[in-house]
Amino acid sequence: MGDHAQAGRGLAALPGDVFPARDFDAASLEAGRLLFAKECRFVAGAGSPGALPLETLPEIAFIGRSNVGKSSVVNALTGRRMLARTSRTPGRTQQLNFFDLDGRLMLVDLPGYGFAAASKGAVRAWRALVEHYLTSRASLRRACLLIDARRGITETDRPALALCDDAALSYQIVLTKIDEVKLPALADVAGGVAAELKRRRAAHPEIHLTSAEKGLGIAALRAALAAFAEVAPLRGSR
Ligand SMILES: Nc1nc2c(ncn2[C@@H]2O[C@H](COP(=O)(O)OP(=O)(O)OP(=O)(O)O)[C@@H](O)[C@H]2O)c(=O)[nH]1
Ligand SMILES: [Mg+2]
Repeated sequence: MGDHAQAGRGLAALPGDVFPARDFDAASLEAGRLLFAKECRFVAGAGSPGALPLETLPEIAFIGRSNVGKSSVVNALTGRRMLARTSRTPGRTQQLNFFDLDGRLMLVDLPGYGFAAASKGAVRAWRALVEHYLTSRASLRRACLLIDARRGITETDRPALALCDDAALSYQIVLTKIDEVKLPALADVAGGVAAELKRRRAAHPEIHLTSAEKGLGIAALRAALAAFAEVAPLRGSR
């Protein structure tokens, strides 16, 4: 928690270019809404590098500590409660799950890191698989790195940020569970994250504030991600 002056300032006091996420124009929001309202289907679950599906579409990866809310954000974006399996028990998602959105964008729900009960072997296996994916996937356009808004970036998260920086993989921070945080504390956390991102090579400066549970910030995230989708096929061409 920051000092009293910082804790007392309002959201409006934060730099507008990073927080909240930029104002999306009506056309971008509508493009995001339309894309994410389309059919989204599970394509593959990969538990090893050899099991990764072919690279057919631009991909967006959702990465973050266990239980941060990755699967919930994928569900909120696509408006489906049960597309990606969520759980109160950390470590629910144990493979990379690929979801094809309207044949235009691939959403990839990654297994979480920092799961306290995980064995050393499991941590090594996670690292090998995720590192392989993040560093070698040509179709990967953007990683959404999810951070719990109650905590901000912690030591548990920094290896994941470093992994993206080292791989020169463009990533952006998505704060999750903002419904759990009061405004002054949220402003503090977002300000701290923004400051840290300035020192990170591959980080996009824009921070998205979301609550999958309350549907907050989801429309803006849809708009941001829709920009990576392939253009819609002409009617009747497939
Ligand atoms: N209050 C609140 N809880 C949330 C929100 N999003 C997710 N949760 C809860 O957080 C827990 C974990 O959510 P998941 O989406 O399964 O998290 P995950 O990051 O996919 O977890 P792993 O697959 O284990 O890595 C569940 O109990 C969710 O209900 C949110 O926006 N607000
Ligand atoms: Mg999950």
